[in-house]
This record gives sequence, structure tokens and C-alpha cells, in this order.
Amino acid sequence: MAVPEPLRQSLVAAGQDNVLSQVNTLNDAKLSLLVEQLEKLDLSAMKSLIDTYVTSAPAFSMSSDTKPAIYYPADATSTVRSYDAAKYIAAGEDLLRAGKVACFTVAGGQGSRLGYDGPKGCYPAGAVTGKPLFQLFAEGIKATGNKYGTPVPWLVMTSPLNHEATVGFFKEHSHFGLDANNVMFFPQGTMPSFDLATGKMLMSDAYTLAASPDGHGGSLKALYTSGAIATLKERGVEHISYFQVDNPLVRVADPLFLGLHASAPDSSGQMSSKMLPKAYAEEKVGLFAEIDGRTQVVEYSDMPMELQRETNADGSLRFLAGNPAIHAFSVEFVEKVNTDPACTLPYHRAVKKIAHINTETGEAVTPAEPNGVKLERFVFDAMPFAERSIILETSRVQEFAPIKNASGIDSAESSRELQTERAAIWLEAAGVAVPRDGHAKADCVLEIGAMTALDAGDLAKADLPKAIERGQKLSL
Ligand code: UD2
Repeated sequence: MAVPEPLRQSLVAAGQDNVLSQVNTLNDAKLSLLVEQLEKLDLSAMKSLIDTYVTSAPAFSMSSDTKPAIYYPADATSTVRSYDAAKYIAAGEDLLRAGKVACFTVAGGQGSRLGYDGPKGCYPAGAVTGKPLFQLFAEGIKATGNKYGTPVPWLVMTSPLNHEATVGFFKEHSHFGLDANNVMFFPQGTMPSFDLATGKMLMSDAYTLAASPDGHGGSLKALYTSGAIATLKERGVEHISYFQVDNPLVRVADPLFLGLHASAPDSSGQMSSKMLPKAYAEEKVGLFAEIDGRTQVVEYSDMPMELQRETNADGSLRFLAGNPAIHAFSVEFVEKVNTDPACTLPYHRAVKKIAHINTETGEAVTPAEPNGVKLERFVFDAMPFAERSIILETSRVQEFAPIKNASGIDSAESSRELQTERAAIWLEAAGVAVPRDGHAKADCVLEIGAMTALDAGDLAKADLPKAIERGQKLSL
């Protein structure tokens, strides 16, 4: 076997034929694996990609017309902006009853910060039960289907690195009680990594490009190219409830959010988001802003710190709306983003230490300093392509307890505390006494499974104790 001539010529034209330097050392099987990876690349666009993102960095400039984004407050009776929550909850429930909603989990990331060797969704996350993240979502999806009388399909985006392990985990656990026909898996795409100085593609061995998942923004493309969108259309699904694999408290399909997304007068029903008030000005979360009349997210690293610190007359942060990465989009919008050339998502560059081989000598190189560029797309960059995009406020304790780090902020421990706190609030609202310490923190460990309650109101039907003991671990 030889490298097909048109491919070789395209590589030469793109200045990337260094990836062929070791082909004489490869057997047919390995050569064909290399050719397969190279044929998937858009080599004609590579030069401009490298000029824009690798050998130089795109400068971020903030438009002078940048305002905080407006949002629907969590309290629908707020004088700032009141709305008829019951009406929108009913609209969201109608969508769920009619089978028009699918859930979508992006689970393709590498989770290297957590130091967990396996798909992140397999990580034990339940505060008391240690149920894996995937099981917590599965139960939320099953309970939603039961509540509204129609099963909710679930899309799980993996990456080539964790696809088999993820699918195997679901099989091993009988899809956590869901009908396997309602759970769809598809891997996201990858992007090659580039040498920072030369812009050449890096190789991890003589026949493998050094590549990594193409970011959660790659989910919009993968939804389309995998055929998932076509399947959803066949099934009559119109809207997708999007969330990240790292947040065990997420409402997998929130009727209020879905109702606002699909039917609020200022929503085009294309792409909507939840927001989380920032805890402090320097908090590292993306921020919702209205730029030149379009709602979008600006990464915290791009937003000037003096803007992030600006306050209103009452001392509250002017740019308050952080991004917890919970969205809804219509099936039609995903199609539009994939078929309208005006809707191309930008890349974001990350400079990293990337192990590779010297393609001339074949020797392994372990860099001591950052030497390469990884490129990712971000899903929130699709927001400006929506005609009108709405935002709903949520709260940390009700919906955001991500597990990202091995310890400290956003760790399994902080998630356990938030899960307990939410359960405590729900139980107290149902009349159960919960022990609290001198800092008013729940002095126990609590977990309320989605099959017991999807929201505080569902606890009315549950069999509850009168009081929780100090130090008790209780799963309901
Ligand atoms: C993201 C946001 C941040 C904040 C936070 C909320 C970005 C760039 N930043 O930070 O502003 O809103 O989330 O939790 O989004 N994933 C994939 N494939 C990929 C990359 C990521 O599926 O190629 C998934 C990953 O499995 C995880 C999620 O996307 O569920 C978040 O990815 P991350 O950990 O890279 O983003 P993070 O937490 O730094």
C-alpha cells in the first residue's frame, strides 16, 4: 500500500507533509490507519486555520456596545421582571407530554483535571449512594418520562477516546433501567494538535496524529453528522435539553426553562440558556452579555477585569450572569448551524505541553514547556446565530454542583455539600426538621434521588421521616 497521490499533494500544498516522514517504517495496517486520519482533515482550509489560530492568536476586541444580558429572574414575581411562571411551566410540560423533548449530555471531555481514569460520567457522584453521574442523569430522565407519560430520548456525546468504555458501562448496567432504544451514543470529532512555532501537525507516533476532542461546540456538528438529528426528527422531537456530564444537580428537562425557550415572546425558540449569578467579580465563569444587540457568552479571560468589577448603584455586579453550561436548542436550529455557512463557530486556542514524536527521527519528545496548540469550539458561540435568545436565572444550590477538580472548588466534596444543601431545603419545605450547625450548614449528608423527586413539590407524595438525625447519612 502507498499513500494516495492526491492526499500526498494536498499535504504538500498545506505544508503538512512532515506527517508522511515515517511512512517507510509502517506496515500496511498502520499506513492505512494514518491515511484514514489524514483523509478526514479539511486540508484546503488548514493554512488559513493555522495562520489565524496557531502561529498567531486572534485578538479579542470588545464592542463598545456591550451591555449585561437581560434574563428572567428565578423569582417570577420579582419587580425587576415578573412573568407568568405557571403558564411557561405548563407549556414545557406540554412539550414533554407530547414527546417533543430529548435530553443531551456532552461527555466527550477528557476530565484530566479530576484525575479519574475513565469516562467522567462513570465517576461516583451521589452524595450518599455514590451513584455514577450517568446513573443520576438516567434516573432524572426516567422520572421525567414517568411524570409526563412519555419516555424522553437521551443523546450522549462521547469522544473517540471514551466511546467504547461509555457504551460498555451502560450495557453493564442495563442502561440504568432506561429502554436501550431511547439512549443514543455518538462520538464527537477530533482536531489535530499543532506545533506552536511551526504550525505543523504533531504526531503521537509514526502513524497517529496527536489529536484531541474538538470541544463541546463540536457537539452541534456531531449531532448532525451522526444522524442523531435525523432520528430525532423522525421521532417528532423538536427541542433538545443540553447539559454537561459534570453537574449531578442539573434539572435534565426543566419544564419552566423549556416553556420559556419554546414560547416566550422574546425567544426565537432556537437557543436559550440558564444563568447563574456570579459569586464574586473574579469568579472564572463565562459571562452573558448583549453585544451589538446579540446575546452571547464572553469567556472570563476575554472580559476586561474592570468591566467584571463594575457594580450597580445597589452594589451588585453589573455583569452578574455567569454561564453554568445549561442550554436548550431546537432541532431546527442545529440543522441551521450545520447548513448555513454564515453560522460557522470560531475556534479557541489553548497552548499546552503536548507529547509527540520528532517526525524526522521518529524519536519521542516530552516537552518541558508548552509547545503546541489545541483547538476547540465552544457551544455557546452558537448563541449569536439565534434571532432572539432568552436566559433564565437558576441558583447554585438548586442546580449547579459540578465535579471538575480532585479537591477544593468544584470537587466531589463541594458537590456532596451542595447536594445535601438542596435536599435539606426541599425537606424543610416539606416540614422535615434538618439539623444545622453554627454556620447554618446542614449537619448530615443527604441525597434525594430523581425517582423520589424531580423538584421540591414532588416530595409531597414521598414517605418522609419527621426529622433527620445530626450526622445522619440518608438517601431518599
Ligand atoms: C465550562 C465553561 C465555563 C463555565 C463552566 C460551567 C467553557 C470554555 N467554559 O468550563 O465558562 O461555564 O463550564 O461548568 O466552556 N466536553 C466535551 N467535549 C470536549 C470538551 C468538553 O464533551 O471536547 C464536555 C466535558 O465533558 C464537560 C464539559 O464539556 O462536560 C465542560 O468542559 P470543560 O471541563 O472543558 O469546561 P470547563 O468546566 O472548564
